[in-house]
Amino acid sequence: MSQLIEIKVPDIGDYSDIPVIEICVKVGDTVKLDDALVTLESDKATMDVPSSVAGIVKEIRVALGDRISEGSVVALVEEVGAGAAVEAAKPAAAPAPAPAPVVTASAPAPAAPVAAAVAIVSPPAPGLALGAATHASPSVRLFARELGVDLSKVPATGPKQRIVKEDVTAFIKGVMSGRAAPAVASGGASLGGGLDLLPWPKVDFAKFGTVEVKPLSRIKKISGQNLARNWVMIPAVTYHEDADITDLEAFRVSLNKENEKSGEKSGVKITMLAFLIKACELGLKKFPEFNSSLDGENGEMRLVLKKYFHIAFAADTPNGLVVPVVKNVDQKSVSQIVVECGELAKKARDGKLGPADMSGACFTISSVGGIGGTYFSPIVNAPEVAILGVNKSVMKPVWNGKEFVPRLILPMSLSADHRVIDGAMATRFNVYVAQLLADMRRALI
Ligand code: CAO
Repeated sequence: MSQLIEIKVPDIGDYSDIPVIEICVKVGDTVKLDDALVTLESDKATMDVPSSVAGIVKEIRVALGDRISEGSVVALVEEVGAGAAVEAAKPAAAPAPAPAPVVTASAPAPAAPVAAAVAIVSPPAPGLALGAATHASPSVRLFARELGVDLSKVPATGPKQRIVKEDVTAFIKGVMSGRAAPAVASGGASLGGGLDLLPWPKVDFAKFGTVEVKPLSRIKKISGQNLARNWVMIPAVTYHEDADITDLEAFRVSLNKENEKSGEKSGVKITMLAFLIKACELGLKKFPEFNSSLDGENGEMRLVLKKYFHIAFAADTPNGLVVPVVKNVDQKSVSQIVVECGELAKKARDGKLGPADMSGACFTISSVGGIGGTYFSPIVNAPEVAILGVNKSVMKPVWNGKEFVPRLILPMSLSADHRVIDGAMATRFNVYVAQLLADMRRALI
């Protein structure tokens, strides 16, 4: 007879109140013994909570962002024999089994707290067979996929030859330092099969003067890994354009004055960022390749063209850079976008952005216009294919055919993945966005 088993967080040492960062299964999924049900992430490590039985997930008791500790129940799994589990998972399964009694069981301790982003990990143990059948939890598979690592090449150190996150991290370190064969990165740009990089220099800085060593923030650790992958794997080119925003800025200032005068408390302060988001949405519509992602393995890459318009913006916070996403910008007015950006930026500064706030982006805008600068090369935020950076607008003399006139010029820097977007298309996109910013009436045409 089948039984409902409560799967609890096992003994995880000194950790408590750890946030759930991933739910690896859904109700109705068939799981094997040791399959990860949820992933927790402390400031030092990530760890999977594995199922202690094989069966069918009947209930998930936690939500993303919940903070849980040893003994917290994460899910109810109906334990069934291996064959029966597969049968029961089919939609038209035999009549539902009688209600199963609930029994409790702690999952076995996870293989090991999996290495955090920059934790020091050992190199792969020598002698472990490469290319053995891969056994890894969904979260580890996702992690490997995001980094373009072929799991069949990663030596496993977990129980029952299970590949844990630490193995993937160690493998990448091995590749980067030349110790291990490179993974075939999906879409990766490698000449002759890999990056033949020198190991990271080891320097005793204290020999040269006083130093202070500080840990990187959690956000910096995670975003650093993403940035390094994107920098190495995406053949990106940056294209510059100047947008004449004299009239748009005058319009923005007059709107804000009107709002102030009317004393309407609900009046929002219109920002240049919201106009940029609108202009980019129209750019994505005119040049659909900008609203796409590469998908698949080397040689069999496909282009996924998106029919939705979610635009992310980089937000600077005391803990590092985060990238919240304004969803369905095509269905929102500039004022609505202003309000939403304000709410997301506040959440970002308060460290309260959830995974849903930061996922699903089609395109990113990185605005450092409030700070200064002239131009820069933003790093494409994979799996997106382009990102627009903007700096501070400044008055410049512009020749109008008869004389130099002062115009407010916004410097734009568009980085685009050359595998998808060639230089002509990138330049057309930039020119179009700049024309829109120069005269938003074009949006009506
Ligand atoms: N040119 C000139 N002035 C600009 C401008 C531009 N392109 N963009 C904004 N400003 C002005 C604003 O009008 C505002 O002026 P007032 O205070 O007089 O109204 C001031 O600069 C501050 O604006 P802001 O940057 O706080 O607000 P925003 O809506 O433009 O941007 C946000 C919001 C979240 C994008 C921004 O606060 C931020 O975090 N920017 C940094 C993003 C970043 O770090 N990118 C780099 C990523 S790659 O490492």
